[in-house]
Amino acid sequence: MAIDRKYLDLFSNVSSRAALASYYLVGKKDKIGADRAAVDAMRSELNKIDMKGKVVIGEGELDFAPMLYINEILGTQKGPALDIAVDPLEGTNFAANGLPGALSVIAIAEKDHLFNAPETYMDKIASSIKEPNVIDLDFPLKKNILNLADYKNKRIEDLTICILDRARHKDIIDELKKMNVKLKLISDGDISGALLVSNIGQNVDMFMGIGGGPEGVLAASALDTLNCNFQGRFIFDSDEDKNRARSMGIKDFSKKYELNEIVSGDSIFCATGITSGDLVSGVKILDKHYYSETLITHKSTGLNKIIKSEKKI
Ligand code: VTB
Repeated sequence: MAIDRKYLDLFSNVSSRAALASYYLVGKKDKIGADRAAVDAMRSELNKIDMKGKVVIGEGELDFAPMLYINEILGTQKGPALDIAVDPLEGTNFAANGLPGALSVIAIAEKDHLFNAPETYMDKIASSIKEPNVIDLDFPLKKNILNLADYKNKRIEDLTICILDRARHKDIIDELKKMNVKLKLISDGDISGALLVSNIGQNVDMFMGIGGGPEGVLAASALDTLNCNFQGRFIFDSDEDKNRARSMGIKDFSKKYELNEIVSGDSIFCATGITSGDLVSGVKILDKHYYSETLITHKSTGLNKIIKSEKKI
């Protein structure tokens, strides 16, 4: 069943309020404080909404996260049953150091339609090409690049590939450099990185590499409405990871997940800027009001836009 449009305002208010709460701690060298402020605000706003909400991606498991933990029940318990994925502060380093790109992010789907992702790494690939067998997580890098250039009718040297700047990506980055593609190396924030492949993005042709699994699911839920493609494969390094995955119902540890296995049915995604970045501008305060920008997508209505809002503090 479609999620009513009235929830767009309600959920964008949630990410906007969380962004404001975190904004007060921007540049204070306090990752934990900035995250806690966003978590508190997000949770308290979510609890005001008429829904039977359940956290499927949150701050961790109950033993480690007192708030917005996986399986936490949220909302007034009147209204539709919804799955909720949150990243109240995506880019804790950005916020703590007063740098661009900190976001407050939430995704909502119909009950049982959003993947319950373990807190492990995920190998990801995203592009605006929906057609199968053009870009694939299992293709060698060179094949993906050649296909991308061919499909987009671009020269290889004009392609831009976004990837987290990490030692684990050294071989990929070296090969991309050899192929003379343009790199967009991000220090953090791979939800935003993945979304840059869409039309609201910044001329990024492909996003790839290993980042957080939960961030992968959040990005996928927006890419679904943005008419883009995404594939991901979790990386389970330890027995502990594997046991946790088993308890979440994952049987095949090397499975490649397609976008429609990560999110299906109707969904809403909201990402509000805390500090200005590639996607949206950050919070600004003037007198007793604050201004924020939120990227909102809504699958059933095809809505995808950046809304600016002015709210009382
Ligand atoms: C990414 C990115 C996050 O973690 O998922 C990344 O989106 C992956 O982890 O903003 P490592 O830092 O261990 O590489 C962040 O950078 C921080 O949570």
